[in-house]
Amino acid sequence: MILQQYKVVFAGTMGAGKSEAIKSLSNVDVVSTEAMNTDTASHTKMFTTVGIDYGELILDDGTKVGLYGTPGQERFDFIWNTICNGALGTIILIDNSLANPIEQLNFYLERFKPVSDNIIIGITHLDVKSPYTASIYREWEQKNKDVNYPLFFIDAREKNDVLLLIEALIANAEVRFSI
Ligand SMILES: Nc1nc2c(ncn2[C@@H]2O[C@H](COP(=O)(O)OP(=O)(O)O)[C@@H](O)[C@H]2O)c(=O)[nH]1
Ligand SMILES: [Mg+2]
Repeated sequence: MILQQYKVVFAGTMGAGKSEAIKSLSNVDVVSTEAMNTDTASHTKMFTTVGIDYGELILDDGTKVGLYGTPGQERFDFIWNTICNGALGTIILIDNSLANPIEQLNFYLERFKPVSDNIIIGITHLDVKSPYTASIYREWEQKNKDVNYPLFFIDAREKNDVLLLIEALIANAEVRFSI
């Protein structure tokens, strides 16, 4: 048996649900900025200093998936490239209730495309009052036919929703890199 291990990165707007998504999926306690850190292990300290979340998911077939949440744009965005190193791909989460979700989506795609071309998009907070509905993303897809990244509407608090993104990312990687 080959023991598989993948690394998946969560990126996207502040408050989109990156930390929540990792918490929803993780089989271990999530190392997180929000958590009070009394652990003196150096990696834990580094993660909490720069704002990385870390969790682990074991899939049904035993594959271990390391889940890495990137810090927001406003701080330490230089670390995004480092986090993406060796990753299977990136899940970009965008909060639909922001004033400019499409602009944010374009920004994160442009920023992450060069580092990790296997990208899945998750639009969150569709249950929250907003001037925008799901149709703006369908229009965006129509206008950007060359982009072609799978896009899902999810709630980061729902484990099955987030699992769908992970499965799509792995399936995409299988097609792209024949893993
Ligand atoms: N209403 C709603 N809340 C969500 C959704 N996804 C995440 N949240 C909540 O949004 C808040 C911010 O999420 P968080 O994971 O801290 O965002 P991060 O900055 O991307 O790490 C948390 O309270 C989540 O529970 C969603 O689809 N709908
Ligand atoms: Mg967070």
